[in-house]
Amino acid sequence: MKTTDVFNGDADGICALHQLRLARPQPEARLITGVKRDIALLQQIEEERGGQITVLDISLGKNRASLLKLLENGCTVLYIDHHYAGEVPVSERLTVHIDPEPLLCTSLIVNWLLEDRHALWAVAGAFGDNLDESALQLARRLGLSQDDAERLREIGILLNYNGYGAALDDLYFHPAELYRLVRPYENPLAFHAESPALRTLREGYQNDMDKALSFKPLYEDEAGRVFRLPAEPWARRVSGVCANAFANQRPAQAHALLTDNSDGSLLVSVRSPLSDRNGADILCRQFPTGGGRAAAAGINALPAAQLDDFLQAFSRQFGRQAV
Ligand SMILES: [Mn+2]
Repeated sequence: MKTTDVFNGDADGICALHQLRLARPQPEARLITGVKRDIALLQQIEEERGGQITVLDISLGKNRASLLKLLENGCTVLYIDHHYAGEVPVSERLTVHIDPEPLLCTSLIVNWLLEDRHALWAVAGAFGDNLDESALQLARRLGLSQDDAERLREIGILLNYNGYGAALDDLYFHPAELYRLVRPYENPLAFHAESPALRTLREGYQNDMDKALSFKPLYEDEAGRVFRLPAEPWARRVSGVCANAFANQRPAQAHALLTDNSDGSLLVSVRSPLSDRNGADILCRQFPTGGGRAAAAGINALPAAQLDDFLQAFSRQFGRQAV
């Protein structure tokens, strides 16, 4: 039967798929993925008939219509995710493991299903989704040294970094290509020591971050900080991980990172305070093209004319939480 693996092009998506395929190999599977924000991935295969489809780390809510079509066409679907799902369709051909609990990610859910078989990759995936607490908890349970945990953290950050960007041209590696480069490594620590791809990402990340961290906030109050970066590939690549870095600098505050899109609209990444991982999705869903999770959400194209509205909504949302 034709097999298709559909996965988010970020660290969590790649680490979730890698764990699953180490345990249940499908070397011939077709790979469907894209930049991190490209989550309407099931659309690309909705004409598929009778195949076996695995979906990882993309919101069921945003893919429901395509999913229903696939089920109707006789496809068998395994769906594992931690984003907002809404109502989950009931079908004997659909198996679902979805848990939007804020301290979980798809790699951790896969790890739970696989009973720790490739748990080191789950640690890397959790770090990639900026769930340091959950990643370290698993690392401790596995008896990892601090140095090794730090290596897995770097893998998570760098794979995640690669997934950002408005278009595939902004990225160092197409996420499917990056997954293929990860695939030979059963142990992420070997990947860390040997992979030339990781070295490429490390250099790119360092350069991009140095530029980003030199910017001053556009807006700041006790609730948090908002930064704006220019319409350049480096800024689009680094926006998500940079938002995580700002969040880690000030865990009690919320953060938003605005990047100018080429059409004049703004790409927005929002991080709820690490000390209260709520509100980012509520804020972003108030604007067209907004979505995400309670802890981390975004708006793909905020009209520039709504920038002031956004700043007010940001201040309102997180000011209320800060009280
Ligand atoms: Mn994820």
